[in-house]
Amino acid sequence: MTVILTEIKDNIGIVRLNRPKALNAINGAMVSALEQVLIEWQDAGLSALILTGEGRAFAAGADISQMSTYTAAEAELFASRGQRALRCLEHFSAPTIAAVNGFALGGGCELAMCCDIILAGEKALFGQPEVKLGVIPGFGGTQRLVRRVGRQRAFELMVTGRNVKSDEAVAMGLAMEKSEGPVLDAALTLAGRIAANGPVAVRLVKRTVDATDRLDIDSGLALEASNFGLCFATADQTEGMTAFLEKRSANFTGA
Ligand code: CO8
Repeated sequence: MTVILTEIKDNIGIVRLNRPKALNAINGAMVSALEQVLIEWQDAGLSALILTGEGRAFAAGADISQMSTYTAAEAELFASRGQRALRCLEHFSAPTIAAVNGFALGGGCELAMCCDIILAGEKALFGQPEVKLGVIPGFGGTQRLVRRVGRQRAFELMVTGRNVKSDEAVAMGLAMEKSEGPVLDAALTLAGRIAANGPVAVRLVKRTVDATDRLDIDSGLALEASNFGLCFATADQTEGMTAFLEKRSANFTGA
């Protein structure tokens, strides 16, 4: 069975985690397949990337049956491999959207947090329940949950292992919003709105915003000014501003 399904629709990449009987539990094969498609698509010029799950889960965590007999060395290796794949997602060239259709627990929540935007379906359930299994998050949860929702709330979630529904996830800033209808449809609509804009500018927004994790405010502002200048070397800037002045829609080429 193919552990992930991929398709490109209207220049939007869609990745579906595909182990529905195991609630899309993330095993080694899924980590490798995910990393491979992200590397393959990194330079494909996609407008956006959507990640979702088949069936009733986004992903219910790393595969417990695979992990249960790991030695310490094997567990560290699996965590490192997973972190490397998730880093590819975090640094993906185009905006990324997690369309969380159901359980996003443990590694599933960590996977969603590597996306720029998390949309929560009505049945989405988020959590880092690792302590209930006697382990800690290993795919970046201790670092990214703190950055998403603040240290206090992240800490509480990780030491209690409690799960949160869509409304609470939105209220704490873990998810951006709850979708009324099917979450994949909402993600496609959002991706379409992104795709209508200047592709180079969209990528530069992502690259500049990503830098906030590692730069102080002065260095971040200098990078912003530099990337703002870079936009003026693109045909899209000329087209975007000319179209505005001519009161018509812009026809961006990504050049
Ligand atoms: N791993 C393996 N199989 C799973 C997992 C999982 N994480 N989650 C669900 N499944 C399987 C079940 O075993 C079951 O299989 P089967 O039908 O063969 O018995 C099937 O999916 C359906 O599950 P349930 O019958 O349990 O469905 P329910 O609706 O009753 O419950 C839950 C759904 C609440 C999601 C429940 O399945 C559950 O609690 N799952 C585990 C959630 C969890 O603890 N996740 C965290 C895992 S640890 C982790 O992610 C660490 C990440 C970092 C790894 C670092 C590497 C070392």
